[in-house]
Amino acid sequence: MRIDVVTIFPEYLEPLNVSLVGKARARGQLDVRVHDLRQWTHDRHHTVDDTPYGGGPGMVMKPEPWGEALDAIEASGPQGTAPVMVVPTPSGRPFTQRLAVELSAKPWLVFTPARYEGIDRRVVDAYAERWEVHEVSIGDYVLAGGEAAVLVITEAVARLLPGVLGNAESHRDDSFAPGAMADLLEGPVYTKPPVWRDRDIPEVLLSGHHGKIARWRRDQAFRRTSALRPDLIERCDPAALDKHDRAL
Ligand code: 6GU
Repeated sequence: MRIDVVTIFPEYLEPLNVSLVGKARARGQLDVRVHDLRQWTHDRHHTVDDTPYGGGPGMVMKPEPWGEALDAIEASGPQGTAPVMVVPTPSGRPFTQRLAVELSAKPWLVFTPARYEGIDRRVVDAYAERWEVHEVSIGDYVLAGGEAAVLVITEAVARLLPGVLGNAESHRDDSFAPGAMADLLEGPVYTKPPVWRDRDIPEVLLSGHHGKIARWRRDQAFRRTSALRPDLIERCDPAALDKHDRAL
């Protein structure tokens, strides 16, 4: 997969050199290219923003540098192929594991994180006529810019690429993995030592009884989800909740 990021803070994307994403890049599984938006400005001050039409506080990102950047990136790719554009914005649709899976199947993503009050609307409107475009929010809070969201979305997508995670089974029962554990949150996990600060391990995990262990894990997941994310239980298919869960 190729990922291009256009930003006025290229250094904000340095964490993409580290850990899982950094290793995927080093192995050639992921081609990440970070671009400084100001390279597509032409005035002495490399201006990327201006005052909003209609008044109001803050500044809006000018369309021309974005248009030149996106055209140049498109032209740098294979003839006749368009990237999928991902626009991080608090007014986007919620980023979910489902969208991460969908994006992980695309060969080429371009992220356009904005600062200030956002990008002139005509940029998204123009590219949406030619490209697949997703405006995405990572949660119900407001960040100073979209760069942190690019880090979040890139990590969620990269770990789904073939060969990036050591063990392909490691994302099978992720919290929110479509179909896994009927969309419950994952319960607690334990490792050695068997006693730590007077706390021992739930006995069932030492029983060697795989059926009982699976049942216990599912109960724990159900209890945790009921306590922390009742909204996930409410939107659950009732057939996916067995009699046992309803008794808990
Ligand atoms: Cl994607 N961008 C900004 N600026 N704030 C956010 C966000 C994105 N998602 C949640 N808050």
